[in-house]
Amino acid sequence: MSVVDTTPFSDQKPGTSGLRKKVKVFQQAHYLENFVQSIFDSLDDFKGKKLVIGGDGRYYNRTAIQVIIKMAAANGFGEVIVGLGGLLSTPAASHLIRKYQAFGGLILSASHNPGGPNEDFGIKYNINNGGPAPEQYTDAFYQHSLEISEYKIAEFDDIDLDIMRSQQIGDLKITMIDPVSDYAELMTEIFDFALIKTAIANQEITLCFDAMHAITGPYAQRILVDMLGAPQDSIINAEPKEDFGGGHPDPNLAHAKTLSKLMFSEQSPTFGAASDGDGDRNMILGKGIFITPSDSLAIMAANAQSIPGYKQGISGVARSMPTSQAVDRVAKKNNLPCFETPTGWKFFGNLLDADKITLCGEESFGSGSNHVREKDGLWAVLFWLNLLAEKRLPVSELAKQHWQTYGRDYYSRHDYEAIEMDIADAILEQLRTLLPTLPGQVFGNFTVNYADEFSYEDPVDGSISNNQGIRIGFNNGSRIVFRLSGTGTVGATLRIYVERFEANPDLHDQDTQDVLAELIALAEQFCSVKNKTGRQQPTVIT
Ligand code: VG1
Ligand code: CO
Repeated sequence: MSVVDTTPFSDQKPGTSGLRKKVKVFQQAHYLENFVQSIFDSLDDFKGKKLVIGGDGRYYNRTAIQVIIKMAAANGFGEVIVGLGGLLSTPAASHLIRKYQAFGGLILSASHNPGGPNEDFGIKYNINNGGPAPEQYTDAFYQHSLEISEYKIAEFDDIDLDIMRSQQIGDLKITMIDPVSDYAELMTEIFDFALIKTAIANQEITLCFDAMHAITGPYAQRILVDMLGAPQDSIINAEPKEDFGGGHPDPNLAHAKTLSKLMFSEQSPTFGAASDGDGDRNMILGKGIFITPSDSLAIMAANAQSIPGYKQGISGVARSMPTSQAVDRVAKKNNLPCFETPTGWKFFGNLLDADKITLCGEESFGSGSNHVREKDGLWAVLFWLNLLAEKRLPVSELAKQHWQTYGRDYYSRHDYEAIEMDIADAILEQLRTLLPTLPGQVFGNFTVNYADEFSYEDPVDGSISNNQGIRIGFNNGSRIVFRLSGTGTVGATLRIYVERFEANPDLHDQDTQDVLAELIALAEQFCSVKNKTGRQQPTVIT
């Protein structure tokens, strides 16, 4: 074993979901090692225990895994459980940590960010409940990273990541594990596979799943094709690639273009879905319809009892603050507790552990349940397949009926990516100055009800998270939310979230951007992003 002298890097502060940087940054001497050692130095009592390791297969995944195995050995872990080929989807890693009672896990991914030598890499630590390390941990990682002076690494040959075997090197057991099997088995415990299989066999359900050349390819192959009998050509872009085929593995209408085009064409199957780089996000589509992630969560919550895994009912629901209020309406009508958390899955962990909630989700194409402690893309796809097979309705009809019962929350997010840091800071400053003046003011059809900066007190451990986004709420329930992304790697990304509620079913068939136009104009009036950056339009609209 060697103890290597090192000096701190000043930029190893984890964001919304782990540390994400350009690959070139991670390739600097000692950069990865410093961060991994800072994580280990922040943790207690892991000697002899298990660590789960895997990633989304992007460029640098294999290199990083070799380093981590050697550092796990030198730091005294007893066993590492590594996905074959270095692969594990984020939800599968979460499941393995729980199932094998590991001390924690390291997940290598920058999720929906592009991959390749000039793109992004990321690393994230998950705790023993299988969920992303809460802020107390990530703050400690960062503090250690600022003070680090040495790291420990064992010296042995690289492990062959492509052979299924267990081996012992010194005090460390290295177990390679099939990335899909345990996860697939868990899915069979939640969903009615026989029912879905029949619906696919008799073509009541036809589908297209876009794996976006990312991690879910092998999972979709095993679960959708091998187990559920979907035709081979119903999964596209199924081969994981180190650069995701040059695309953004981000499942939305802008980035999953082939799928989106197909679903709005004559040849559309009845159901379409896509997943992201690390398999935790999902996009749901029907013939000629896109289901917003906020609506998807609400529809799942309203129909959970149709799914075997949730037939006893759900204990409560949660959504991240910028997610639309659609799920709140379901909770209210059904007398369920509903929680509003800051952006990022790490805030759901305590609520799930305490059984205060069963389902949760985010507007950013993420939904999940108490089956793991991460959002879960394929789980959401299977949830929808099970629901469609059970209800025997087209996606569009299911959505329409839902809106008839609960009303429709028109919703959109406008992202301005890679804007200069000081411009982003100036935008937030302008908003903060404006906030106290807004309540009571009337803007066209909208009267401001409240304007604040979101703070969250965790109802389980009492921890407080401040500065989690700026909210402007109107008397008619509409909202505009502003926040800066915590996952980008270039400059700053401003996200503007806009929603408007419509109770009248005669008005449920309008174009979202049209319905929101007045609010979108107001958002610009408040934050001046176009004015300050000189841009004509957002980088991405979802
Ligand atoms: C984004 C999303 C957030 C999500 C996070 C991680 O964060 O908005 O809802 O939890 O990505 O998802 P931000 O800070 O950029 O808005 V993933 O699939 O990238 O791990
Ligand atoms: Co992801």
